[in-house]
Amino acid sequence: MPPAPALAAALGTALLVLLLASESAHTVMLRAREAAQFLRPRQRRAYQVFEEAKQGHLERECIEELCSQEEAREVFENDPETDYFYPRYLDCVSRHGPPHSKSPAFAACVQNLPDQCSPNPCNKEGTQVCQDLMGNFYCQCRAGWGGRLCDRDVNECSQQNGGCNQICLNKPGSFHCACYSGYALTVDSRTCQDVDECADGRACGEAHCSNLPGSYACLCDEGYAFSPQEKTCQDVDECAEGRCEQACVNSPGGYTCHCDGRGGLKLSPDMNTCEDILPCVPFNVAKSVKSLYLGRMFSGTPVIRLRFKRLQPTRWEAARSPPRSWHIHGSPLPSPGFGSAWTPTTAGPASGAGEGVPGCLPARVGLGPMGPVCHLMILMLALRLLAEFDFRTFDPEGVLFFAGGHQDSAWIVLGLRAGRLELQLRYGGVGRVTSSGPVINHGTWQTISVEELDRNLVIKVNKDAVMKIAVAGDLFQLDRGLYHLNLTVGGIPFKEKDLVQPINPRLDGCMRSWNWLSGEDTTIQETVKANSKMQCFSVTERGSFYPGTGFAFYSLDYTRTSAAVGTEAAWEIEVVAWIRPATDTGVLLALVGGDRVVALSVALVDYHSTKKLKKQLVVLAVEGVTLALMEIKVCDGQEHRVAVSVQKGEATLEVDGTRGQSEVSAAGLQESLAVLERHLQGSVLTFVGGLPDVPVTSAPVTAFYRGCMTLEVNQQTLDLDEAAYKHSDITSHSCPPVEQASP
Ligand SMILES: [Ca+2]
Ligand SMILES: [Ca+2]
Ligand SMILES: [Ca+2]
Ligand SMILES: [Ca+2]
Repeated sequence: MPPAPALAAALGTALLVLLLASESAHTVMLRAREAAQFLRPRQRRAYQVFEEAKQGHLERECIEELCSQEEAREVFENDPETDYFYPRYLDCVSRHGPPHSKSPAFAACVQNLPDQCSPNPCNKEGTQVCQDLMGNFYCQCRAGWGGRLCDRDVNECSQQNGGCNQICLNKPGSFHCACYSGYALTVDSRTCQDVDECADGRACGEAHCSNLPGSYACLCDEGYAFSPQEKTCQDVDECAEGRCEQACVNSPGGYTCHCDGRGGLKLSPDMNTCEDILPCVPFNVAKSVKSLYLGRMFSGTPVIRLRFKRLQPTRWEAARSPPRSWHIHGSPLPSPGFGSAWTPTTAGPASGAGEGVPGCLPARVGLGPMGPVCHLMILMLALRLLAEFDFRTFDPEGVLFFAGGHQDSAWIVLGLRAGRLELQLRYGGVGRVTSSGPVINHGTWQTISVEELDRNLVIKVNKDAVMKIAVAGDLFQLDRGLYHLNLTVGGIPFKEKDLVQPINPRLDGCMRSWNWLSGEDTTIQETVKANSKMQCFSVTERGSFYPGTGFAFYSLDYTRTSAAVGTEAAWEIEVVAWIRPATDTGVLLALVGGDRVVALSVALVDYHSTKKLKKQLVVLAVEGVTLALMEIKVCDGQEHRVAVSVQKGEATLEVDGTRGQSEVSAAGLQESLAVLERHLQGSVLTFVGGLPDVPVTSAPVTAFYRGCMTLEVNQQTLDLDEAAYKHSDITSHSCPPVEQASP
């Protein structure tokens, strides 16, 4: 027991200790959390007082002296603490010696025993305070920590995502909320809100910025793509992406595909692939097998050559009885009468040029190659010239036939000039020209005859004599006992400049029911029957027919120099085209420079190239640039008037009186017109109905025109027979009608 004075001195304190001890005993029974709440600063001070008192008691009872368990019980005044203390106390004794040895290590060993918070058993990081209890301790955890030793992290994210709006990140002792990319935490540290990246004007550079939940987009106009490095909108090179089936031209913000127009292809509705150009208006192109078409040879050479022979120079009014037998090439003819045989030619059997026409052998006359010509030798009994046939044309000028020997002997040429018949003749070295009768190029059939009668040539139209010309001489030429007569149809056997009065021999006309020198003529009929190109359309109308296989071209001058205009050469291109198209794609007219550059083109096209829309249009373009366009009902079978006027400062396109819309800016127009003017100062050819072999990208359309067309250029109607070149399939002055739908 402690000495009395010490007890008395400590009495006040001890009383307090007792009071607090009972309070403390109650405390130990509280649950940990409540205990933590219980420990208010005031109580803690009281507890410390109690602890100090207990230390003093322990010092006296168990450190200065060896204490029994009973004495230790008095120090602690409770069993749990005593039971905790005493075995450990004995352990200190055995390790450091008894109290009287005054070992400091012993004192320290014992002094630490009652305080279970020394050394601190709690996890330091997670513990707010360690609370010593009776033989026990309590680790009061910091928020975010749990477990007896406050060494276990509370995973706040496991419950309702820690209250986080998007991402909850657990970490030892705490957690925090985070957001997905493009979102930012708001001030509550829980909620995520979209970041408006566009608020920063530089986010997309020159592109349009569009804010999106969680992100943003930099938008460029169609045909452009955003480049994140430069923050600019850059043209998409669609050609590099292989969008077009055939040719491709890239342009800023767009591209155009081109198809082989000359090969009969156009863009299909997807604007990338190609498809066949098919007629949308059917034309009645039926041919009449019993007709002979005179306009087939653009060279102007005859389509038929006949050679007649007879034994005696019998005058037409004299002989009436035929010779008893004929011997040609040593072979007797089966019977006296009319007969025929194909002459051999020096060129030998047909090889290509004959186009496989039976009986038509290739021949060469004059300049350039000729197509198949029926070179027929006919033995005849006729005694005089008689040529009779039905004829139909819209052509004002050309040659119907030639009859005679050769250029320097006697001959006659029946032609057409300004729509009237014209007879040129040469007898005895003297040439004459006679023209008379009605205008006959009105497209209807009429019967024409030329007959030798009483040393006169009588020409009749529909049985009415329109000319009667006295002639002195014989058209037949004597050669080795036989009298010969050459007859050529649709052309002359020499150059047109050697005519009495030059004439353009090309005649778009049709013959039928012909009768040459009173002979039955089945051979020519057979030949024509076998070759549809020698036949005429059954029905024709005025105009020129472009079958979609070729073009014609002219050398026209569009510049004019006059004093009124001044020193600067003016130029003007006025084109009026009356068209009745069969297809929706094709070149009407184009100016092509010597370098195969398409300086200007007027064409039908079935799509809007920039809007990529299928639409039937007429386009006016300079090189590849469309200046103006206008819609046209191309497949209605009606005739439409397309008018183009281009001159310094302006370019207009009109369809059926309605002006088309401009497709370029004022500056762009001036630029294009300057380009065109440079072309016109060089050499350009005027192509009609198609383009030569130019790159498919050199004009909006490269396809051949198909259908009827009549063209007027700078107030002059273009006569295709006057062209520098014309594809033979184009008929210069006739056009088949639109086929009537069958009922
Ligand atoms: Ca945590
Ligand atoms: Ca955003
Ligand atoms: Ca492009
Ligand atoms: Ca003509």
